[in-house]
Amino acid sequence: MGRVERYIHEKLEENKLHFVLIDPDDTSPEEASKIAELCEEVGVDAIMVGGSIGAEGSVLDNVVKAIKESSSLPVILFPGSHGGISKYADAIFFMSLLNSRNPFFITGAQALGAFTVKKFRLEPIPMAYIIVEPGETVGWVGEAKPIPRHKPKIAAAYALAGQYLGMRLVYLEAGSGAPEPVPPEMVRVVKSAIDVPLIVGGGIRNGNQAKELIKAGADIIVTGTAIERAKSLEEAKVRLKHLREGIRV
Ligand code: 1GP
Repeated sequence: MGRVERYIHEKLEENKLHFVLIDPDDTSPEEASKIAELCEEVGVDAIMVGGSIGAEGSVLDNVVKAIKESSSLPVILFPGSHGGISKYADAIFFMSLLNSRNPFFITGAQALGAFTVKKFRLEPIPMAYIIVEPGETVGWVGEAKPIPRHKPKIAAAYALAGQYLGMRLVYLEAGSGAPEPVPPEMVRVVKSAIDVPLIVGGGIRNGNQAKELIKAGADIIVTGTAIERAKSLEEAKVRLKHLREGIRV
């Protein structure tokens, strides 16, 4: 287990965690730097960087560099494919979209990116990525067969399969900008099936939603849009604090 994964586990012994996702295609390096500074100030636990469209090359590198310069939080890549790798990050969620219909998103992109991860000495953290309805852009791009919202057992079966395949985190994803988060009942059923930490993201806008998901069994809450859409840093700060109150129950 590498440094960032150990950090996650150590923190989870004390509290549930909040990761903020920054999409380099929608966020300039200057904005990313201010958001990261704010995240550190209010007690966010890590920054994830990635996106389904355009989050690669110098656009990605410049955002990761800006975050590293302005905060000491771990930066974990959240790649849409092998294009989403930056040597400036600390770690990468080495993820497989288990319910994709296209093997490219299950093992293909991973094979194309593996040697780059090694060359850059990035810490790979193996993760099962499962897309739940509606799935939004990542569901469409990733050619997912999204898990129906009222079928928690299907999600749990994928999650347990991921764990048995050796993945050390499970991520339930409703898709960035989803109108509603993953249903709490699905989180509860998945959590009761697995032993590895459970990450939940997509459509989480406020502390009340986060609290409900934490109560259902989420270990780590991911938010992106809630902060991206804030009209000012002040508003972002209020939202982050409210989310934190919901997560640190
Ligand atoms: C997307 O789960 C993340 O991959 C975050 O979603 O942008 O809706 O917070 P939101």
